[in-house]
Amino acid sequence: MNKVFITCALPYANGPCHLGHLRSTYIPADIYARYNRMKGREVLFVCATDEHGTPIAVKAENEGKPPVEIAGRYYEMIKSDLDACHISFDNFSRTTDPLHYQIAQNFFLDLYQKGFIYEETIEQLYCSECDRFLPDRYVEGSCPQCQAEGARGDHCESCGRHLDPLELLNPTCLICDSKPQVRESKHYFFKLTHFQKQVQEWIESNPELPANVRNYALQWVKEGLKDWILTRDMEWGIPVPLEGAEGKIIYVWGEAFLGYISSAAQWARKEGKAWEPYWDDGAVHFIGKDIIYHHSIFWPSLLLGYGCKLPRTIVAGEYLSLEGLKMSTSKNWVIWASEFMKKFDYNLLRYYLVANAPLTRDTDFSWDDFQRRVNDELADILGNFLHRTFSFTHRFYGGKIPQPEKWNDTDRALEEQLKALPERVSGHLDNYHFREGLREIIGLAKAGNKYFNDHEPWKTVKSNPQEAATCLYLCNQAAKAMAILLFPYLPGKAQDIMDILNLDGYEFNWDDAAQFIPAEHELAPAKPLFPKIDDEVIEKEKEALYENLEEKEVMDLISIEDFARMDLRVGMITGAETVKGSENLLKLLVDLKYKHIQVVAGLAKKYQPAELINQKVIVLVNLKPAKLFGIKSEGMVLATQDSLNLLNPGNAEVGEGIK
Ligand code: B3M
Ligand code: ZN
Repeated sequence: MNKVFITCALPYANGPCHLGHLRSTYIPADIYARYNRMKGREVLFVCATDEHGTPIAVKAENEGKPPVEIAGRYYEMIKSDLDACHISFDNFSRTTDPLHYQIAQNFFLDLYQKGFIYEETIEQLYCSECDRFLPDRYVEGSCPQCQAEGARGDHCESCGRHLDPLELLNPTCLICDSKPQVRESKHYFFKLTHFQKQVQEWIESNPELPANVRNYALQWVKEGLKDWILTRDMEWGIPVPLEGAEGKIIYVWGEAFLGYISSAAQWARKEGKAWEPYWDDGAVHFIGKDIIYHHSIFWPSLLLGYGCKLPRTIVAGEYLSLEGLKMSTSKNWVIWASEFMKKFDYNLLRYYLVANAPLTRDTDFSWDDFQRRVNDELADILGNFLHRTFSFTHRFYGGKIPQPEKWNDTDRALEEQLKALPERVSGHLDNYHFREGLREIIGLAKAGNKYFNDHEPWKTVKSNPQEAATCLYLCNQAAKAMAILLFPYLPGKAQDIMDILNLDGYEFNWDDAAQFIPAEHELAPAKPLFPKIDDEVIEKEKEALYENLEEKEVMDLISIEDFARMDLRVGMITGAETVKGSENLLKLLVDLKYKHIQVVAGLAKKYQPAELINQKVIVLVNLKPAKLFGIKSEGMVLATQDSLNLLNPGNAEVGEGIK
């Protein structure tokens, strides 16, 4: 493989970028792209704004503007956010580009002609108040799979499943809040079921798929795929290119993927080159974990139908919370990329978001932790090593790298670590382990500081000049290795280090990292590279952020009285049976000592009815009764949301209250 096609999930053009986007998708993808270029591979790194879909249509409606105008505004914003973070796309286009329309319509037509898309009249939610069909995010309700509230017509954030609006429990129209009716409409379906086996095989046999992607994807494929509705009754979108399909558009997820291709095709036109060889050598998609389903199931199936090569892998970044709370743009509990980078160097952000946690784990941004990592790791470890190396070289050797005179074991040990480093970091980057690669580089700075301390060149420069010379020779070589290997992570700082090393016209090349600079080479003047961040600066940011929290009550704080309104009690399950037609629900009979209640609970995925009998559980008993699958439910049995562990009251008595 010498070419690589790298993409980032196309950001919806309905809001600017925040730190969560940068962390999960854009920074890792950019590191990977830069790294591959440095390895001498030909990289095509593309993205675009995703400008269709109901959120943009809803926003346009709210603002009384044409959707394309809204999208254009956010295209500019997003582009400037990504530029500010130095995401080095070869092309960044828009899905409203005519070339994209053409490619997406041809793709649709091709699948239709091959028989992978068929027509069917189906029932749809229709709002008679608004006089229109309610696709996707025009409707909200509870998730039929995990019961979470606030699920949107097409997707449940809580369990990550793709949904159909008709499946929603208690649906309401997002525009007018009324209860929709069901009406018939003709639509086009993609035969997803046809690809079930092939997709499963691809997932199981692809050793490059990271575990988080593989596990989610396999779980969903094994649950069984359903054919996928590929059109909508809406104005905003790419028209279905068939006769008799007037007023229908291709579903945004049915065309957005083609943005990867149309952006590459646009690049190819501009450059007078072909994009296809890049795709054929292997495509790597960087995405956020909320769209694993789409990329691991829909996209490969569409590609199989079309008859083209499947991506090499999909790298999915997990979520970023903010100061311990879920980010929320609507509640302004968020840090916008542009705001952040107005105040702080983008290199610091890239460092922090990578160093903070592996990409495959949820993690948190906190201002204190950001300050701590910048001050302790960048300033005290990396910055300190570079600064003492360069300033010492200037002070005692006239700015020239000294000639090494003799080597002892500790010199050889550092030299070995340094020489082995490019390959060690490569090993991590080739496997998308961005954080581990970065830690290796910081590890060299740590070792360098210890080496410097142990050799005490400030003393030996007089008492044992040969030892000091070797020490400074090696430290300068380590600085060079760090600069080169840091380039994918912190491109600006890497360049600054190279400028001090005074290697004119140097192009960052991975395999050069451990090549030594000859002695007597003269450095440029040193300058501080990683200043510390003062406490006041962080305090100011925290104050500004937390002000939002108080004013807008983003935490949804509840009072002690609110809590006290919940009547939680210890109950004993005395009856349990499955619910016909549901894979999730069990009908339970719960003894509360003073009465029995019936509860329909989403526990069937984990428990057999028999194993629940005589289990003590915690029950919310004063919940408004509801009907699930036509069965009355009078309370809620408490369990963890995803792992379904029942909360255990220990040896408490049945009927006892919980406070
Ligand atoms: N526009 C953004 C998202 O769901 C969506 C990605 C499309 S990638 C083809 O995160
Ligand atoms: Zn309505």
